[in-house]
Amino acid sequence: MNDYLDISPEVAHAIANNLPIVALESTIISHGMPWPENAQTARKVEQVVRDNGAVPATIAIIDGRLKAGLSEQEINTLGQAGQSVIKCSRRDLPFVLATKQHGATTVAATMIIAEMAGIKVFATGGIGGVHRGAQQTFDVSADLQELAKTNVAVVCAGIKSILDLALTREYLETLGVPVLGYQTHSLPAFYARESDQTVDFNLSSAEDISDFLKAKWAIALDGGAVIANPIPEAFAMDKNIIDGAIEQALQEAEEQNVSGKNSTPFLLSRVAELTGGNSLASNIQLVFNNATLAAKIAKELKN
Ligand code: PSU
Ligand code: MN
Repeated sequence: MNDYLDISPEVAHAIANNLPIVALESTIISHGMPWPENAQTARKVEQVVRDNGAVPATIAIIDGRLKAGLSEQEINTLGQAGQSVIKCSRRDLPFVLATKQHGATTVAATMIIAEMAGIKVFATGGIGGVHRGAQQTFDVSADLQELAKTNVAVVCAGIKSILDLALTREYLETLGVPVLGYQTHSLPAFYARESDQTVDFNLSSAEDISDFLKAKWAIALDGGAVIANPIPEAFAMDKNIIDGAIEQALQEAEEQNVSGKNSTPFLLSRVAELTGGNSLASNIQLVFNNATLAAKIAKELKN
């Protein structure tokens, strides 16, 4: 194991016994939801993974140590500190390790640490992507490059429409990253079950998704896959409400010159504020839904 990596007892036991494991990210805790719902959700999503027969490994950096598996106290620390925790993508990891700080890991950084620990499946809410207006700003999340090279499958509720869905699809195609729909032809748009974009392949079961991943990795096609799992119908949001909030958040970001790594957290928290508790409740439910599917895929990969 890597000198910088600590594995929790629960995760170490799972590795030693070849049990299915699901990685979970921590930027969603510190930057994706408000305290205390963020920490409550993080603990509950771990329980959802356990209830579905896999072992959760929440990933973050604590005092300059990479962690696969967090204690309840560590989750609370990240949740309470919120946006003051350093948001870490690939390029930020060495700084946070060398200066011995806490770090919240994005999809990209979580994939890197999951791979180090030998974890193949990861559940989250939404991934980063190509931002609207990227033709001018060049704002493309490092999550996409990571998906091109690191062998971890990411279960998400599709792509939040703070991003340009069509450009994100094109970018992933160029990088050779497959976008799998779980029981859907349409690319889910996080709060909405459908968008005007399609997925590459519609697969109907965790077993089919596992067979796809086994084939990909067996022929040494490096990189992950996006597994897009639509939000449960009961929690999907009214398109007009969510679109209105997103338009307003994008406009405010432009007026306030928000850019770089601050862009996604700014947009996420403004959309949450503008839609009140509704979007938060939906966000929490879709994460549980993704954790359930991820646990099933992780189990199938062990068969
Ligand atoms: N999209 C969401 N919720 C999130 C994120 C994205 O709907 O919490 C977080 C994830 O951690 C993702 C990161 O990896 O934002 C992307 O940030 P950036 O665009 O700066 O790469
Ligand atoms: Mn960006």
